[in-house]
Amino acid sequence: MNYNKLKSILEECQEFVLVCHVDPDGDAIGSLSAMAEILESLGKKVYRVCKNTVPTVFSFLIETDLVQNDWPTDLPVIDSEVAQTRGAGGWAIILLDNGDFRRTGFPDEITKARNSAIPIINIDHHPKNDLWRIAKINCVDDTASSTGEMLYRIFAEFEWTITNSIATALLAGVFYDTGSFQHQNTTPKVLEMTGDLLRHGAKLKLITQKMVNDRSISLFKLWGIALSRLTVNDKYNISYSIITRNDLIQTEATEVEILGLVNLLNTNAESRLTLLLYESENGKIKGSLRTENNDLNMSKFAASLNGGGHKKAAGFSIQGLIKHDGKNWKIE
Ligand SMILES: [Mn+2]
Repeated sequence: MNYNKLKSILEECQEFVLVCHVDPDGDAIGSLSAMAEILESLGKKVYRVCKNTVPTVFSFLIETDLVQNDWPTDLPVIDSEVAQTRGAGGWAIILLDNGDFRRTGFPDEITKARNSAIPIINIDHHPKNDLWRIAKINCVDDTASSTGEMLYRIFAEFEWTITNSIATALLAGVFYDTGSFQHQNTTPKVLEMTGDLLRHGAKLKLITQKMVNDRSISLFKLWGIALSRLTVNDKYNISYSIITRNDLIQTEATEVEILGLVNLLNTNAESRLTLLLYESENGKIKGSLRTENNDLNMSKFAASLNGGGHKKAAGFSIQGLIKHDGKNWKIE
């Protein structure tokens, strides 16, 4: 990784548009929050951008009022020649935890910026993807547990001050993406970093409380429905469950609350992989895939349906409706 190039852009630019991915998770919001706070501490102007509203479960990590769902309109106009010289005094885009270009939620705006030679920095831990060609600087390591871990390494390299709120935001990303330190990406490095973040005042108890132990009744009702429908397909050794739009309406659960559900379903010992299908808005069906099996690759599975993710956890989105014909579930 080219830290020098990254450092010079971070030092020279005065304004940064930070973008995390759509349907943000704990790592996306934690990274957005940590990067924003550290840049502000260096006197920079920062726009916190996320296409979707910050889910309540992660709102303790960030000042939600400061997160904007639209592309900032008051960015300074920049001469492309000035931008060519590393955007001196200008602005830059920092993409956090995005996985791929579409996941940013702002492909048009980012393409436009790129065509005006605005520097784009991609900080991520997803496997190599289409953002690599777009970004000027790629800080990507798919062996890192999380984008939180990537940021931790960068901040440590630059010897930037990690406050307790930055430490909490970074640790929340690590905590989320390691499945509360249960997934295989919980390496010695991750635990050493966790120790260091705790020394910097990271509030692990708060993270656990907010992200694991603060469950709503509606969530339990939704889990009940999903658990009652859990089916193991013996032929393929796959377990799956279904959530319809109607289930979400009736239980008043939110889509974000589904994220933890697939992990719960995946704790069943009888199958090699778990699939949760749920009806999202606008006639879309989202699929969430999990495995604990080293021989399987969920990211490839999801990619065959235009989705993406990691080896052990991935997702996709298809057009359709889930119907029950009295006997079986069907996708129409
Ligand atoms: Mn992540």
